[in-house]
Amino acid sequence: MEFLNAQQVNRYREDGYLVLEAHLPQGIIDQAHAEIARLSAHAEKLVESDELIDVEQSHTPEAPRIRRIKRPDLQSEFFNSLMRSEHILGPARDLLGPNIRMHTAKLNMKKAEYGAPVQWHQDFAFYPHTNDDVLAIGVVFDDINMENGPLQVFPGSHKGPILDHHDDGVFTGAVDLATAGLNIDDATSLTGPAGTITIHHARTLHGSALNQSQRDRQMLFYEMMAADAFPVMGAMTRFESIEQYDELMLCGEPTKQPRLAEIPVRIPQPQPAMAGSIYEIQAQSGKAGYATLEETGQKI
Ligand SMILES: O=C(O)CCC(=O)C(=O)O
Repeated sequence: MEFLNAQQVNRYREDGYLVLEAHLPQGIIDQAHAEIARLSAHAEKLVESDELIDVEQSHTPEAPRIRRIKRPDLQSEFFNSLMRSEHILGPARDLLGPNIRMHTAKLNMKKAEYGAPVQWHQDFAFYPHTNDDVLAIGVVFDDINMENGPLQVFPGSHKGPILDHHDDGVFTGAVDLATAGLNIDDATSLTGPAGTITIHHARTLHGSALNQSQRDRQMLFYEMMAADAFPVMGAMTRFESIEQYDELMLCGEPTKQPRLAEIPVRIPQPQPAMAGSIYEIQAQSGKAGYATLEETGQKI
């Protein structure tokens, strides 16, 4: 073990998530805020989401409302180096082993007063792999408490089935808790000060509510997997050749031998009419979930 102790590793294996409070130094948090401000300026030119930024439904160029900064690792040297730093890869290696490939990254903005919910889902439903040594590390840049939309998880759900993320046979990326026999009161909220990191297993059922508080909740997710977990279908990873795929290695050695585990898989097909970001995909679901801004009847 490089970074985590045996108790933390066991807790992750049992519960499917882990929180490392105040894990990052203040200097990194300050730099992250400066980078977010720099990348956000692009939204002033947008009337709709593009390949760099996903905007809220209520966005206008005059009053920009960013929902997500896409692929911050590609847009920012700083976020790229943070992903490759020991702050992130130290704990990741303790959970996934020495050989790790990156999958994707995204910075969910969840801004004060209107930041969109992310409906209940399991990442593995979006991108099944040949084994489930697949996880997401959430990096928290603002203090998170119950008011500003903490990530919520169902402990132990990573050991269960891949739940139904379809509506009328079409993949819409959201789970109905009641149908799955679950009660939101049994979910755990991952709160903590800026600089905290969360780690959740790709099969852990999770989501987060609308942010109606006066405080932003900006959180970056680095998603990665053991090098021998190969995508089955629906992965965000696009590659033309094995050489290009191997360029995604974050540490250790690549392999050409997928490890096949006996795990539940559901294929995220057919994709919905609009197969963009998770927000766009889930907007096509008719399932009950967290209230949206429109549903709360709030001023938009
Ligand atoms: O931002 C959040 O709270 C949840 C993020 C998430 O699960 C996702 O973007 O897939």
